[in-house]
Amino acid sequence: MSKRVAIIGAGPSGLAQLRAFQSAKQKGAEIPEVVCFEKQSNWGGLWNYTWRTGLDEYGEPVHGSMYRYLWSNGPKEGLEFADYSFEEHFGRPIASYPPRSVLFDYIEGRVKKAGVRDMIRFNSPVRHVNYDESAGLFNVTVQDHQKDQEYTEQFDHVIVANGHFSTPNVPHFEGFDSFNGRVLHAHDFRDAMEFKDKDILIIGTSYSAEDIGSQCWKYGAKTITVSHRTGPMGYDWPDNWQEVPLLTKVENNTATFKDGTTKDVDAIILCTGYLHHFPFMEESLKLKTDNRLYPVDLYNGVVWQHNPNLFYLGMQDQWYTFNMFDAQAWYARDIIMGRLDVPSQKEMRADIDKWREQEDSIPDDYASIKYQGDYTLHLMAMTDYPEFNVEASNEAFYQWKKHKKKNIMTFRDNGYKSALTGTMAPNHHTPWKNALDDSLESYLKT
Ligand code: FAD
Ligand code: NA7
Repeated sequence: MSKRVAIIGAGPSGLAQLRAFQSAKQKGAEIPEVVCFEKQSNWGGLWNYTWRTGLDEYGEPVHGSMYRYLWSNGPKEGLEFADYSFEEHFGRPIASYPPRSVLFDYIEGRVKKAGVRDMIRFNSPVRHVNYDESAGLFNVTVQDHQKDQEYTEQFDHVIVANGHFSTPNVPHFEGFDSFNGRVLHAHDFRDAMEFKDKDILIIGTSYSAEDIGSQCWKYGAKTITVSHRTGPMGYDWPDNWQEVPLLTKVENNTATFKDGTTKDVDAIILCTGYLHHFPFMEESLKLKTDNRLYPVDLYNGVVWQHNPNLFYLGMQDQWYTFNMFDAQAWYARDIIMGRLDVPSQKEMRADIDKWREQEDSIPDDYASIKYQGDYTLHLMAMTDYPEFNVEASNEAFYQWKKHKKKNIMTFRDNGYKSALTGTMAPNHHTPWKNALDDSLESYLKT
């Protein structure tokens, strides 16, 4: 097979694509030449922690949005790779909410075993992608930071897997210019210890707000005030935590909210989400979407409707992550390898519209989880990605939701059943709120 395939990014999605091709090769298939371009010096995407914020050593925007002491915000039973269980990797069952370093180790374990590292060109941000209609090929322009050289190569297919939780959405509020404290976005948050004994204000009510607030609480912030645009999170928060309406202005250190109440704060953390950002894609190839379960223009959530030689992985808002990325990668692989066909533009559009209409009528989070589970199952059914019990993974998510509702500061002390092995996860040796050491060694201690 003389085709060439470019993958942009070696995070969980890009690595899923490498593993998908390697798995076909392992089974005796002839695979295309695959080149993965990764901007950072190592794989793992967001799970590859960096202390850096702002620009990196080459002047590139820092990709990392993860912070120290981050533990999985959902149960690992919802994301387990169907071809590589946690038990296989760690040699025994482990608890359900691993810290970042443990999940990084797991992600890395599978791709080390697959031996795909030499397909990745590190320190190589993709600068530009365009499509040459006459040749039927993509021109991919890349910066090689080690050689300090830019070059362009041609590919039959491009798979965009650069993630969408890296370019911050940063709204402005009156008085920020003269606020006597630090204003930062969640993307630049690294260490909760910085906010010990401080009064902090968080804007936003989704995962980042909940988790960064919880981190700050755990590591000793004095008070946490969370300001919402739509509605409060509504958990039974600790005593030094309050939920307030949207911030209207800041004067010196005093924040004023929509209901007229005020609070003096030392720092403001904008947990206001991220932008899908593809500055390197030519306009006609660029995905433009907000953060939702079924982005527009992607057939089966993956194939660029306007040019089915182009694919985007992992661009959905995410309940499911690693196993959904796998299902997508196996599907993209089989289209590229000619095992699956894509229908006409019209049929693709009709199918996309159908999924989006269904998404628009989802009544609650439980149905939303099921929707993404069904989507993952739909992709899996088309390829040889190992079957796993999606309903059991949905169930882990449902229980997680209930445990959060019951107690937002103890939900990580629960365990769930693996959808692969059926094994019940043991409880972690220390309740999350007392476990200050997030290292792999500490987590795996029995
Ligand atoms: P990413 O992990 O973002 O990887 C993208 C890769 O592309 C990076 O390595 C980047 O360097 C590279 N790249 C970017 N631009 C270029 C370019 N121009 N050229 C070449 N390479 C490029 N998910 C969970 O399942 N559980 C969690 O607990 C969880 N916690 C999270 C916490 C935070 C703070 C955030 C931000 C996300 C969290 N997620 C979590 C979701 C996360 O999106 C996924 O787990 C996963 O990392 C997505 O993988 P990805 O490969 O699609 O993107
Ligand atoms: P999300 O899930 O996209 O949530 C963004 C939040 O920011 C959400 O609560 C929004 O409120 C709020 N938001 C956005 N813009 C504004 C403005 N202008 N003013 C006030 N509030 C605003 O992003 P997260 O960072 O929490 O999570 C992303 C991933 O990181 C997630 O998958 C996790 O795994 C970790 P809204 O509800 O729209 O009113």
